[in-house]
Formats: sequence, C-alpha cells, structure tokens
Amino acid sequence: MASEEKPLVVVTCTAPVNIAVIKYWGKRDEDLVLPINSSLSVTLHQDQLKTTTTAAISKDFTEDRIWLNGREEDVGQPRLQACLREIRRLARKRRSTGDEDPPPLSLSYKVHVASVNNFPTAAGLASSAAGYACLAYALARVYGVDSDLSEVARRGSGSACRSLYGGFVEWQMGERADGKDSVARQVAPESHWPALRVLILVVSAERKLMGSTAGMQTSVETSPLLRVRLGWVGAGGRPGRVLRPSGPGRCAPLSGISRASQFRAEAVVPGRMVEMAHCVRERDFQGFGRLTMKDSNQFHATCLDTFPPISYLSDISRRIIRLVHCFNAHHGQTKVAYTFDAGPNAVVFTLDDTVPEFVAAVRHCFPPESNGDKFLKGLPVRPASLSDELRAALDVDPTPGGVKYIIATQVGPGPQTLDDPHAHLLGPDGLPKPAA
Ligand code: 2P0
Repeated sequence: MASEEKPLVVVTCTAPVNIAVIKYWGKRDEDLVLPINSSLSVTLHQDQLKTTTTAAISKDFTEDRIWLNGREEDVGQPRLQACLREIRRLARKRRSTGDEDPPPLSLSYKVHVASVNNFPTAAGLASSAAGYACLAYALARVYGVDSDLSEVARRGSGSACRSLYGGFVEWQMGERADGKDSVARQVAPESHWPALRVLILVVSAERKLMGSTAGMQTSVETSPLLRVRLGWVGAGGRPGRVLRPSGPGRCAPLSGISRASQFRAEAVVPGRMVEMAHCVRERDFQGFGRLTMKDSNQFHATCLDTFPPISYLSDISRRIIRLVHCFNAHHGQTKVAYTFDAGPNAVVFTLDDTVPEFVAAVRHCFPPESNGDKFLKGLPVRPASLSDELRAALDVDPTPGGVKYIIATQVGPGPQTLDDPHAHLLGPDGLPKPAA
C-alpha cells in the first residue's frame, strides 16, 4: 500500500467492539500490557458499533498527529507511542527480510491519524478496544505490515487485541516475559452461531469514574480474590500455611518457597476458558449464559474487594441483574445472560427467538420516559406483549427512564478496509475533513 511515488498514502479502516465473557482484569507487566489471565470475547457487529480510522503518511508531514472524534489529542501519550514504535519496528523488519530491500523512505514518513466512534466514548462500551484495534489495523495497512497485530493493539489497550478478529476470540495470556506469546486467536468465526443476539442496555452515557487501567492496577495490588493470598508451597507442591504479607499486594521473597497466589487467574480462569470455548463450539446457550454471568459477577466482586473499593454497577445495573434472573426463573432455564464491564451498562446475550419477549420485559421494568420510538436502536425487534404470568414473575416496581435505550446487535466480523475514498476522515491536505 505504501508507495514512494504518491505524495500522500491514505487508508481508512473500521474495527469492532468486543465484549468479554471471560474477563481480563489485571496485568503482570504494565509496560508490555501482559495480563494475569487469558480472556474470551464476542465481537459485536460493526453495523451498530464501530470505530473508523484514517491513517495517512506523507513526506510533507513534519510530525505525527492524531485527532479523536474531531479533536486533536496529544500524540505523545505512552500507549500511542508504543503502538507507533511497534508498527514501525514490524515494518522495518518486514522490509529488511523481504524483497523490498533497502527500506523505502515511507518508513520514516510521519503519520496523521483521525478516528471516530459511532457510540459514546468511555461509557463502558469498550471504545478503547475498538479504537486501538482500528489504529493498529490502519497503521499496518498504511506502512505495509502484514504480520500478527496482537502486540501493536495490545500495547494500546489490552482488550484491543481481541477486536482484531470477528466472531469469538480468545486472548491467550502467554508465558513469555517478552509477551511474544500473548496473542489473540479466533475460537469460532462470526457465522458460527447465527441465532446469538446481543442487547446493549444503555443505562448511562456518562464517562466512568475510575478508568480500567488504574482500576485493575489497584485490584492487583489489593484484592485477595485476585492476588496476595500468601503462602508457601510445601513438599509435593501442596499449599503450606499462610505467611505474613510484606505490603499491600506484595509477596515476601522468602527463600523461593513463598509466592503470591493469583486466585482468580490460577484457580478459576483456566477452567472457565476451556468450558467457555466448549460452550461456544457446541452452541450451548445454557452453559454459555450461566458462565458469562458468573464471570461478570466475579469480576465485579473483585472490584468491590479492591481497596478502596471500585463499583461500576449502579442501582439500575442491579435491577437488570434481578430482571434477568427473574426472567430465567420464570422460563425454568437460562434464556438471557448479562455481563457488565467497567461501567453500569448491561450487555445481554440471548437467542433471536427470545429477543421480543425480553425487550418487552425491559420496557415493562424501565418504561421509556421520552422518545419512546427511539428506545430501540440497531436490529429490528418484533413487538411483543408480556404474558400476565411473566409480568407477575418479574415482580418489580417500574423505574421510568432507568434504561435510556437498547442497541440490538449480533456477532460480527473483524476489522475491514474501506475502499471508498469518500470514507477518508482526512482530506488531501492530510488534515481532518470538516464534519459533514
Ligand atoms: C475485558 N475490561 O476483558 C475487561 C472487563 C473491562 C472489564 O479489558 O489497561 O481498557 O488498556 O489494558 O483493555 C478494560 O481494560 O485496559 C477491559 P488496559 P482495557 O474486556
């Protein structure tokens, strides 16, 4: 794609949001963004939620610049710099080992990047994941890199590496200190489970109080559910008695026999990763839904177990949790499943034939206050009425306006390159086009 003749090389790409059903929360290496456990996610369809990013390189650019949602941002942020450094390293590596020796000048060209989301930023809807996946993908296209982009995206935001693929994706934590084996891989493509639907219940479109990066760092340092169960390994690998802590989240270096046990990472997640991949492969909604809810609950338990505690769920989130459990109890099986990330919005998984009744149940519990016709966005949903039995089973005092709107979507593909030059967010001068 990169060419010496052209004054400006420009590409525009889109990337999806992903929602983890086995959560990532905690790093073992802050710089390299290496997680303490593997995670597994569902890629959402870009018809409803996506980031669009244009990257342009030119010999005339004097500095790297970036515009997010129309505003110029500091290109010096360490995460952004790490992505740029990494992509240029991969580009140099490719050119020096391939047939394009010596490296073309374009490798030294500065880049301009413009990126927009079609959904609220920092509202717990994984905007950083779609954003950094899109950045990695667009930079790779413009600098002519075709190797695995997990590391580039991951250095921007851990969860971003999972947005590099469509369908169902695992981020394998890896073991190496240099992170080379901490990569995202597709578990099943987007076509695998056509009946699966995703409903995003938007509770609040405000920015969250505690960002994920700082939140998970405090959790790793202070939550005994995540880390710091101090102990020593006795003969035959049996756990020994608990030893004294040497500070918040630290393990005393006692002659090689003490260690910080990572309870969630070591005792819970490995089994759950296997079970979740199995549920996906078998399209077992009961198993998938139950495990999704349990892992969301454990993530939020870990947040509350952090000191000082972190709470991302609101009263409305908790009412949604109750609604889902009442709905499932009424049906005598897991028909819907919630998961919550670092914010109060719920992401609900269900199958296509359950969507109309569940949406009617949400409307009943959270009657739209205004713009009732805009309550449902995304995929069309057939109207349905609630049976008297289900209404009675829900047993709630309605909370008007509690859910602001619902985005109905489904599993979708990974990043795409847009061929239409009209899609470019940067003009021929390399500056953002005026908003249409
Ligand atoms: C996840 N979250 O697995 C979990 C569940 C939020 C809750 O990944 O520090 O923005 O940039 O690596 O990726 C959010 O964390 O954090 C996240 P960094 P990231 O989706």
